[in-house]
Amino acid sequence: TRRATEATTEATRKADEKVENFRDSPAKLGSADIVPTLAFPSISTADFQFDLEKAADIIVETAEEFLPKLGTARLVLVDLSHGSKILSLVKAKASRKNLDLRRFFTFVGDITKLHSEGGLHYNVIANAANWRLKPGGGGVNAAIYKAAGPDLEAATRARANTLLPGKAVVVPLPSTCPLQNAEGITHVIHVLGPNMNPNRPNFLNNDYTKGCKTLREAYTSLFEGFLSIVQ
Ligand code: AR6
Repeated sequence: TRRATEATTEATRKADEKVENFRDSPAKLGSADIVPTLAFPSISTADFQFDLEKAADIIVETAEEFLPKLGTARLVLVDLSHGSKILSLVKAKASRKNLDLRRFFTFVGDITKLHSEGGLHYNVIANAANWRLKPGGGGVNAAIYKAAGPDLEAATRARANTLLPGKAVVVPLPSTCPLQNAEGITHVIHVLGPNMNPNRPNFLNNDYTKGCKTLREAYTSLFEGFLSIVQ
């Protein structure tokens, strides 16, 4: 019976999560299909090994700062799985701060397929980039370049060749880009976060004073970039 109860609990949890994603979807938000929406991954917390608690604080605090400037536009933190720790941390911190959860929320799915597979209306995505702004390398960077095709590399090159930690660059997508056709994405904003992985460039050697400052700058640059598109 215990196993049966556990299975039921697990099934209920999964159903709840589905409902949760659905609640965030535009189908229930009426006019949300015209609301500018930025979907962004948690910068630096996977390959770059940045502390999740510290990152969650920075995400929530920067979102809190930008929400009043963004009008009706929405900020959506995305990760691949329902078990994502960064999504849970951010969700908990955001509700404790009483942020407007219709304009700042979390969503589970592949950031390149949130409309086609998740029913989310969005038009701008952020990329956790590398300093050379190159395709590949795994993580969300590889997924975005793959889904966008060669158009993204060319469009990126027209704007920048490299990126410093803490900075972001806004890249408009050509109308021929598959990401624009299939998902309605008009811009990619590349962001370079602080790196805590000894095997990657600009390793910060556990210096979280510098790391937190740089991650805060990264989200500030990202949200300013999104603001420049919305305005
Ligand atoms: N959709 C949504 N979220 C994703 C996806 C996806 N398709 N793929 C990964 N994530 P990471 P970083 C989440 O490692 O730590 C690259 O190689 C993932 O679960 O992509 O900033 C670059 O070239 C995590 O929550 O970025 C850089 O060299 C978040 O995206 C380096 O990794 C960020 O994970 C950047 O490392």
